[in-house]
Amino acid sequence: MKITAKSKLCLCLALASALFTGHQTFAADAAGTNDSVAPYANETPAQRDERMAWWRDARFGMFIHWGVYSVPAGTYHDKKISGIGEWIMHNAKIPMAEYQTYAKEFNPTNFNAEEWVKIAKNAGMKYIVITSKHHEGFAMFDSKASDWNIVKATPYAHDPLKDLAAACQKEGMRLGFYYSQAQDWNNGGSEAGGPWDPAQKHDMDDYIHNIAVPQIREILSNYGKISVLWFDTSINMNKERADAILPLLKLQPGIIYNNRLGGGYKGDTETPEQHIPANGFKDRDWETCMTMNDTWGYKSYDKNFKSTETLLRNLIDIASKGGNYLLNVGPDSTGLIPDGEVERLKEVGAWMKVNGEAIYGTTATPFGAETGSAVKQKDGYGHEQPTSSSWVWRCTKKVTPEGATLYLNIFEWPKDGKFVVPGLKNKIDEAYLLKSNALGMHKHLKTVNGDNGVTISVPETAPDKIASVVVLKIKGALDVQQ
Ligand code: JFZ
Repeated sequence: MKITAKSKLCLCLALASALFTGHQTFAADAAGTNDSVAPYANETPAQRDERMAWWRDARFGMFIHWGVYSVPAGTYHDKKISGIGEWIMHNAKIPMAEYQTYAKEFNPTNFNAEEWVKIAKNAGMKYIVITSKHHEGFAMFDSKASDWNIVKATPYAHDPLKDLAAACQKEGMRLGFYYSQAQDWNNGGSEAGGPWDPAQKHDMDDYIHNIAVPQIREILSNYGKISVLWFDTSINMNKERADAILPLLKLQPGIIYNNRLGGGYKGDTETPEQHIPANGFKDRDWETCMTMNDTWGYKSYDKNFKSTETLLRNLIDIASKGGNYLLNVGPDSTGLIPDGEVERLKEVGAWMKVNGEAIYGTTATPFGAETGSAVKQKDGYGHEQPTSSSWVWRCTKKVTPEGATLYLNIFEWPKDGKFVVPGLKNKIDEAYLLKSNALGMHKHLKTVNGDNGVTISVPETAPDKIASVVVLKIKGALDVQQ
């Protein structure tokens, strides 16, 4: 299913115009905060490193978009509605009263939290971020602030986030919540591009104080340890409204929040969406969020899934630039994750089981040249984004005071049995295939230093068709001259 140019334009114009209208944003100070309201306003770099450590090690997480929108699943009045599935109420301009009737069909009896967490865990994912409330305003949890929630408004009459939190706790999976703090099409929040139903009368401050603040308090108080709060589309947010929300983060010491709150707050992480920035972000933690097909929320007819090769190489590319990959699944209204997504996650997990050491706890490449020049490529919204032009290999690394380990993730295996690492000047203490090492067959590879860098003699056949990892162990400080 392709997002049409018209729907992309409508979404982007609506978002772009609404994201920056209304109240001015405040120039954030160097630390990215405005004043002591920000939970980490006085954090030292060492304290920040400690707080971010698990997230930087994780490198790979599962995004879950699940809500009432999974009931229409992309179709309204027998018409396929273009655009991302969770925006169907907006894109089809569905009146509130009519949209709310979908909740009576939302009965996810196939939902099994343990199963979802195991799918994520077996894929090699280390954290889950699930929509607790998306722009439709429907709380996927038991909320006292609005009856438009899964316990009060559906035949399911149960809180799935309780089950998910318990399953994450049991499986050692970190849990985060996405919360649409500004857009809320049913509880009087903002609407990208403005309201479409006369019933959508809203007072933004009333919405912030009577819906957003109490609900964020609920999701940060009632589900155990919450490690991430993922804000989204800061339409009509200003510093005053953001300051009403930020103190709530103190309910979860150490919680990580993203750059989408609004009010001039940079948060902890950049959030490039549906694309991988060509060079990552210097001195900022960042996370590319991406769909496997063309929609975040379930659409029954969107089978346009990216290949496992693309997904895996994206993960490696992102890690080689020092970022995290938040890869999305969109469960259907019965509580099942689409087969196309489950299958791909199993295949990614099989690679991660053998090669995860080349991703977890690694930092960005010391080279960079391997990504080639930045070329403009369209993201999932039709935006042109600078992305890498070369996909032959990527490097991830681990550095300690004693030395460095380089992981050469090779996509295109050399035909002549020689792989050259340009600009590397160090003597190589040890070189081997990660896969053979993982299988207990440690096979030392011959390396030769030369003017052009280090040449490694590799077997004729690549150990893996998508990405094969050669490990280089180096004593002392890395010496790269490019
Ligand atoms: C936002 C949401 O609107 C979307 O439904 C999904 O949850 C995604 C992860 O986040 O998507 C956006 C946000 C900003 C833009 C486009 C889509 N934008 O600025 O063009």
